[in-house]
Amino acid sequence: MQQAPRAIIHVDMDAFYASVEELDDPSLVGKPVIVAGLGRRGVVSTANYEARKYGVRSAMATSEARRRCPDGVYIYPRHDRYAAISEVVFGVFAEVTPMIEGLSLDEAFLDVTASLRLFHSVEAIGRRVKDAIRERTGLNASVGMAQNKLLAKLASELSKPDGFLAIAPDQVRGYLDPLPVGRMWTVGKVAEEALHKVGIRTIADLMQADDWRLNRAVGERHAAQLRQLCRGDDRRPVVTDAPEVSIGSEWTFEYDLEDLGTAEAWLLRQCEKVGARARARGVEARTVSVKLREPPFVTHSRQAQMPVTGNATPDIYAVARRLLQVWWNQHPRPRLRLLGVTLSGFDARRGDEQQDMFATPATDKRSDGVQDMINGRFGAGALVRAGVLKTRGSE
Ligand code: TTP
Ligand code: MG
Repeated sequence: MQQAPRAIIHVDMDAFYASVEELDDPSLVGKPVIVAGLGRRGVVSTANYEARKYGVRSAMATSEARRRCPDGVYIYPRHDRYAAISEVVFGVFAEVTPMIEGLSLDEAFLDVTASLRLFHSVEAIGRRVKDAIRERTGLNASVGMAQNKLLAKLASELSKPDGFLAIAPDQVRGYLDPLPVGRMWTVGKVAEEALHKVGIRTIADLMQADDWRLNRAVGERHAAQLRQLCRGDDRRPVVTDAPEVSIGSEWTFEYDLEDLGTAEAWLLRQCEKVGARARARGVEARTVSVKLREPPFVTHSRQAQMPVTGNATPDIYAVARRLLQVWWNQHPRPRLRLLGVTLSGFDARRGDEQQDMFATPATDKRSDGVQDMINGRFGAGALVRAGVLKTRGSE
């Protein structure tokens, strides 16, 4: 079926956390700046472009970053500050369209098809967004414009930093063909290697490959999907009702928790709650954060990425538990007054066409589905995992 032409914008702030730090402390400008966990097992959240020259990257161990860039300025993340600036940025989006799909604090898709009449061209809208972000926050956003999400995101990535690029339909091949296949959405490490093995290295190679070669490499289903994507054909809608940028749940205890097993049981309970809310909204998260408050008021936040986006309780809990355990083991006398879990970095998954595009989930979700149904009918907490029962009575 032929789709009506759409105008999609992808906006992604440049080196977001690090740029906020430079904004607040101009003496950092020009220096390599790394925003990272600073403990022994700390991980890099992001590095400014100066630090990237040394090979420092997001998700790298801070110890490795220090080896590569010993003279860098290392800063502990200030999530509240980044969230406040993110609100200003999303306020700009709301001035050009109500159809906003936030992917993280610093990244969103906008469907501006209906706004074209008012603003004349997608470039005019993109320019307005970029300029307003710059004026109101002092930060640079990269802006990509095209007929769908795939190409709009590619446009912002290719033009970053301080990017501004529109890809018109007759330019699609010129941009896509030379790209390595690994850059294509849905091609992870395993698929990339399989494609290399049959001699497919670029998107142009993939376009020319015959069916049996492509099918042999990645299977028929993924092959068909890849052909479509490599044509630059992506029908995913901008999902505006992706509810919020994060889903969180936290609990303050009357008595401090002093034993890891009990803390884990509470954590599992929080994971069930946020997982159920994410599943009810049909969104999958990339990032899991835990909030830990030592009595009386020292609050810590730890976050990590899930191996693949998800909303299954066991997947969320696996990440959250590791974060809790690492924190717990680093403390000589760990005690908790408050414990919370937050999901963010959402990927909206709705509609049959869209579901078709995604690979097999990491965990069997049937048990979550049954649990959600029973809790929906009998009230949250009617059915909980066995580990959670430990929390009963200490509320
Ligand atoms: P990104 O947009 O992926 O990165 P960035 O904005 O720092 O840099 P770029 O110019 O390449 O867009 O992520 C946005 C913010 O999210 C980033 O500043 C820090 C945070 N983040 C993490 O905390 N952990 C991670 O693994 C990644 C990828 C990002
Ligand atoms: Mg960014």
